[in-house]
Parts: sequence; C-alpha cells; structure tokens
Amino acid sequence: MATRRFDAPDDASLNTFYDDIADKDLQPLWELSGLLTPAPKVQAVPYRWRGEELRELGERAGELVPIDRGGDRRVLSLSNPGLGGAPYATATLWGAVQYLGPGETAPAHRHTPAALRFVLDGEGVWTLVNGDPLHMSAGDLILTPSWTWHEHHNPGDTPMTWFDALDLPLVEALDAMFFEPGEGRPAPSGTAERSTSEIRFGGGPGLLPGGASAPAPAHSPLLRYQWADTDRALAGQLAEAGTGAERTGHAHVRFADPTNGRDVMPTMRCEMHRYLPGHTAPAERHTGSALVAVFRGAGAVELDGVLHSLAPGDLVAIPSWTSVRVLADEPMDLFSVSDTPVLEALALYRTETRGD
Ligand code: 1HN
Repeated sequence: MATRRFDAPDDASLNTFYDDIADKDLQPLWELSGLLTPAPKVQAVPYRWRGEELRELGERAGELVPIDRGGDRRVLSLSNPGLGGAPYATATLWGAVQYLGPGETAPAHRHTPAALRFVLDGEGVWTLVNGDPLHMSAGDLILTPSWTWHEHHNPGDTPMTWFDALDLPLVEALDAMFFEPGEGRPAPSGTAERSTSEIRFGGGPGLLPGGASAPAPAHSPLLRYQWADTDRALAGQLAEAGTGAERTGHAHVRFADPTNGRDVMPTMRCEMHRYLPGHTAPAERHTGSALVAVFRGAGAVELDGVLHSLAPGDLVAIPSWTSVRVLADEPMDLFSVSDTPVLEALALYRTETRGD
C-alpha cells in the first residue's frame, strides 16, 4: 500500500501534514489504493507438482539426508511460486511429501499447527498420536490434531512416502505458534493392528462407545480413516440408481468427526472425490484454499482455464477463488484438504458455479 505525496508546490501545509502523520506512524486511507478489491487479490498461484518427481526427490533425500539433519522430519515442502519463496503451498496450507526409510523413526514432538497425512502408496509405518499407534496404509487418512504428541516409526524393510498437510501458515498468521520437542519423554513402543482410537470410534457405522463420555476434544476422536471404508462409501454412491452421484458420475465424501458430524479438525476439511470419465460436475470456485492429492486414476484439472494433467501422486495447490473443473480419463480418486471450516466459521465462505 503506497501513500501518494500531494505535490502541488503551493500547498506546503498539506505536505507538512503528510510528513507529520507519517512521522506518527499513521496513514491516510484516502491516499491508499488496492485495499478493498472487488474480489480476492490472491498471491498464491494454481500449481501442480508431479508425483513421479516428488517420489524420486523424496528417495534421494532418503539416501542423502539423515533424519537428524532433516530436523527430525525428512520433509520436502511445496513452495508455491506466487508466495515469494515461502515454504507454503497456499496462503493458509502447508503441503509436503515426507519420506521415512526402513528402520527409521521420526521422534515425538507437538505443535499448535494441526497436521494430517494422506497415504499415497505403500504401508508399514505407524504414526503414534499421544502414544496411540495408527497404522498407515495406502488411501488412509491419519490425523495429528493441534498440540498432540506425534511420531512416525517404520519398523519394516520398505521405505514409505506420504502427503502431509498442515494449517501452519494460518497458525503463523494468527501468531499462535507453539512447539515442544519430545526429548526426555519415554520412547513409546510401537505397533498395533488397531489403535485405541479406532477400537473406540471406528467400531462401525453409527456405533459410539456407551457410558459416560469424556469432554469432547476440538477434533475428531477417530484418528485413522481406512481406505476400505472410504472406497466402499464412494462405490456405494455411484451404484445407487437414480441418485446424484450415479447420474453425474461424481461421488464425494467428507471425513467427519463420528460423534457430531463436524469436520475432522477445526481448521481443515478433508474430502475424497471419485470422478468417472464423462462426469458432469461443473466448474466451481470458492473462497479459501485447498490442496489436492491424486490417489488413483488419471485425468486433468482445469484451474482458471489452464489444463494440468493428473497422474497418481500429483499434488495440486488451489488458491482462493480459483475456478476448478476436473476431467477424468479413467475413474479418478482425489483427496482434498481445505481451510473451508475457517471460512465458514467466519462467515466468509462464498462459492460460485460456472453459469451462476
Ligand atoms: C511435522 O511435525 C511433520 O510430524 C510433518 O510429520 C511436516 C511441517 C512443518 C512443521 C511440522 C510430522 C511438518 C511438521
């Protein structure tokens, strides 16, 4: 925001006034431009990172960079070219790929930014959340909510790469960052077929633990959403004759807190979409930003009119108010994470469908 100097030579008193307000760290609104734009002026740009390249670079990091030199986490962050070199995928979301080799451990820590993992490929790592071991397998969504202790263990003999998303840029903008390393805490031992979280809250559709319940946390108490369940829900929508999904060729589910139907965490909404070739979902744009991970299938996404091909493992940044249209060459499964709950809570959520 630049302040324009009034440069009429005979108006010395006005120029002195401008000097005086600047001297007192004030700015005149009447000289400011670009403040109230008719629509969001977004710095992040629509962008697609190729899964093939992310996988290869993650593996090279695994060979070259020991996990201690990687600051406890071997993470390659998505740096949106519109954000001036910041390690952020959008204005509010951090996106990354993380690589953990056989036998490696990413030690416990906690921070106020909330995180989630979506597993693009492979299995065999356990993420412990407050000591509860969550098995990670292809297509699973794993939550590590704000201020929960978390660590990753790979006791197997194959490396694993996954997609990380965090609300870190948002937490930073709100000046609410706190971090605590886990040093000195006993190293929890690690693996189980099913976490306590899944035993209690993943017992089956509509089944919650009986008896007195503890005060509800601000996030879903179910911390792992298994691919088999997500896949069944999507396939079911597409098979249900005469319904929206069956007619349009586009099924989608929202990952929810099973106790109240709210989003999995206060700052992030997670969804899984399945598009069939020839589906008829229209182009749409909305306020707030999103990251998309291609799980399976192939196609393309048109972002503000520019077509980007999509293959498994590709990651896409969709800044606020970007028009999005998906094209499927074969059935295509897309995981998405967005800051929509924040926009909704603040009554700033707007959406527009092409033709509106
Ligand atoms: C973090 O704690 C993890 O725990 C991954 O796996 C990515 C990016 C920024 C800050 C903390 C993890 C992260 C992160």
